[in-house]
Formats: sequence, C-alpha cells, structure tokens
Amino acid sequence: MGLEHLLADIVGQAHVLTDPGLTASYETDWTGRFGGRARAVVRPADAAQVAAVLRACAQAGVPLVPQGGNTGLVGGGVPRGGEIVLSTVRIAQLAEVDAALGVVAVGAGATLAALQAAAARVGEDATLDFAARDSCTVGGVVACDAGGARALRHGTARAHVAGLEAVLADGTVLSRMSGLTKDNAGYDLPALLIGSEGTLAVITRVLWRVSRRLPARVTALIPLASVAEAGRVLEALRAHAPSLEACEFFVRDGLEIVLAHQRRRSPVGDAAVYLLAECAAAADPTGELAEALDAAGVRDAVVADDTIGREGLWALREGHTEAINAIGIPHKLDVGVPLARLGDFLERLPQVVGAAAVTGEARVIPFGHLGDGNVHVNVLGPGPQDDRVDDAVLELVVGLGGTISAEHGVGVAKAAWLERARGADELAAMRAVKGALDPAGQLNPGVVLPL
Ligand code: 2HG
Ligand code: ZN
Repeated sequence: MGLEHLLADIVGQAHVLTDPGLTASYETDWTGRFGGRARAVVRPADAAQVAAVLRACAQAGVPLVPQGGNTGLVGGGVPRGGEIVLSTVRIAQLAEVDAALGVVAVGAGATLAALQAAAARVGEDATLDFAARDSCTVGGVVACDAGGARALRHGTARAHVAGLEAVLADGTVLSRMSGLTKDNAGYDLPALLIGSEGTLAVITRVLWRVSRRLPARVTALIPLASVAEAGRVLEALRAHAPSLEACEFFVRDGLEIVLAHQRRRSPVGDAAVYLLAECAAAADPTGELAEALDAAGVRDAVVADDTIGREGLWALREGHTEAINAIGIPHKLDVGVPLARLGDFLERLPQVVGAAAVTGEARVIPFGHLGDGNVHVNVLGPGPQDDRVDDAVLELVVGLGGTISAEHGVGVAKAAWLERARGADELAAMRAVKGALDPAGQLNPGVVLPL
C-alpha cells in the first residue's frame, strides 16, 4: 500500500491533503521567502495518530515537517520539497484551568489566543503574547521557544512549560504531564524539546503555567533622540517601576511605514527612536511609571490606561511585521545583542547592510524588544535568494557577542550559521542528541542543524 493510503487509514481520507489547491497554504512560510512542495499534508487528531503517522513515514523513508499555525519566519515549519507536512491544527483541545496549581493542559494545535482566552475566563493570564496570537499554535510556540514582548517579565515559552507530551521519530510517545513543580528524576526531556523546532520530536500537548491576571495596565509611547537614551529610560523603569512588563522599541522609518499602512497619524512627536513601555499590576501602576519617566528626564510621552488607547499604541509596534510585508518580501534577522552594544549595533547596521547589498537599494527597519536586547532587523530590497545581507548582519551580531536567533528559531534560514555562532563542540553535542533521538534524520531535516 502506498504511503498516502496508509496515512488515510490512520487519520481519515479527509485529513490527507494532496491537491495543490489545498496544500498551498501549508507550503510557504509567512514571509513568502521559504517553502517548497509537500508530498502531502496530514492532519492527525491526537498523539496516537501522530505516532502512527511517524511510524508510517519512517517505514517509507519519507521525512516529515511538523507545522503549527505556519506563522514562522525562518522556514522551519514548511517543506523544502517532497516531505510530508504534519499539521497539528486538529490537536486543539483545551482542558479546564487547574486553579490550584495554575496550569492548563492544551493541545499543540490550539492557538495562543485560544489559550489566552481560556485563562482569562477564570481570571488567569497565559502571560506570553505576540502579534501572531490568533494564528500561531501553542505547540509551535514551545517548539521555537517563542518570547514576545512580555518575556521581559515572564520569560520565554520555556518558563511557561510545566509539562509536555511529544512523539519521537520512531513513534514513541513521551508524556510528562503530571505538573509536579519539583520533578528531577532523570534528564529533563521536555526542556530538551523546547526550542528544538520539530527536529527531535513532535510536540502534541503542553501543560501551560498561568498566573493570576493583573487588572491594571498602563502603556506609554516615548519619543527619544537615540538608543542610548532609550537605554537610560529602561534603567529608570527597572529602578522605579517593578510592574514593568514590556519595553519595546522602533525607529522613525518603521513608524512611517506602519502609519502609512494603517492610514493613521502619529500620536506622538517626531523622533529617531520610540520606546513603548507597559506596566501591569494589581493596583494602578501609573504613579510608578510617571516616577520612572520623571527620573529619566522624559518630558514628552503619550500614556494610555484604557484598552482602546493601549491597543492603539501597541498597534504601532505590532503592526510592523504586516506593514513591512505589504511593501515586499523582507529579509528577517531576529537577533539578540547585549544592551550595552545595542547602540553600536544599530549605528553600524545601515552601513553594513548597504555594503552587502551590492545590487540595488536596501531599506533597513530595526525594531523589537529593547529590554531583551532582541532586535528584528528587517531588510527590504535584496531578492529572496540573496543571502549576503543576512550574512553581513549575522557577522556583525556575532562580532558584538550577540545571538543569531533570539525568539524566531534557526529554521533553515540560519542553519548554516549555527556552527559559527555556537562553535564546533556545541554543534557536535547537538548532532549527538539528534542522532540519538532521530537516527534516520526523519524529522525536519535541514532545520537547525545543517544537512
Ligand atoms: C515581533 O516582535 C515579532 O513583532 C515579529 O517577533 C518580528 O516581523 C518580525 O521581524
Ligand atoms: Zn519579536
């Protein structure tokens, strides 16, 4: 029997897609830069079906690409050509929140927004958030160790994982869903799978840690002359506002692109750099925020403490991805730079990119999570296949002691850079782990570890 028939026996004919019209949306990543044809897209309903799919693919010698909401930006969740795409969209069950333990069991295919809503209904908060919330899935969030704006206070996905269920390449189901805070019996396999980008196992369920919702929120948009000034404001926020939850930044050019895309006017004065800070607490944190801004000598800021006002300010920051994509296919470098080197990095960026983009114009739009030193360098202009700009930015990052991937993952986009970033010894250790859990290289080949 052919592989497609075997898969149909496992998940049902309706969930094995081969028609190009039906598979297309699973085959290209969100940027439009990465992707290829899938042999088929298969949508199992639970871990048992995932295990059977993995066994069938292993037997047929056909590699498999796990995929959540397909909101990835580094080509880690789309086929290169000829793989089976395993979509987790049907594994979307959400259990009741366990209010005593502060955890909720969630299927890998549930969206982040669905998880957030389930938590909010009982006065809890999933405390991880980013713009793709309505489409990205919890499994993908964990597989990439996604971070977002609130990681500054609450940590990246890793900090929220109280347990995991996952399926290895040979169909073995691993389950650590007891939710015991203290459980150091043996190797922490869930910790190993977080951030492994579908190369070690397919995550099928997550026990997600929630926190009590903090009802009072206040957001400030602050125009500043430089990144150095933004650093000083961050310092003051840390000193005076323990309720600080997010500290984001963008630049003049990015704001202009977003304003044009959203057809709105800027709510704040013109500046080189904009800082977006948010505080959240049980009682109104406006006083703390004002004290911090005062201490930093900030004279000009727009402050909002109501939902509509806050969302309006956040849309300026979160709207960057979509507004940039509306102009062209960007090169995206999700990098991390130590805060002390951030000013240096941003100052050198245009020149470094300009020199690398030998043909045509390159428009550099950096924005991101200031408090984490996490910059999303978006570059418009160079063709999708032209890696010179990417290489130049990553070279600069490594030279400044930063990381080539902060929260989007390595994917295929940066696999060739992993050895340079981590060194030969670490890469060899990673290959040993991969070889032990997926000896045939069945899972997501070419992602994270270069072929
Ligand atoms: C964000 O922080 C996301 O908005 C996307 O991580 C970043 O589009 C990007 O480069
Ligand atoms: Zn981000």
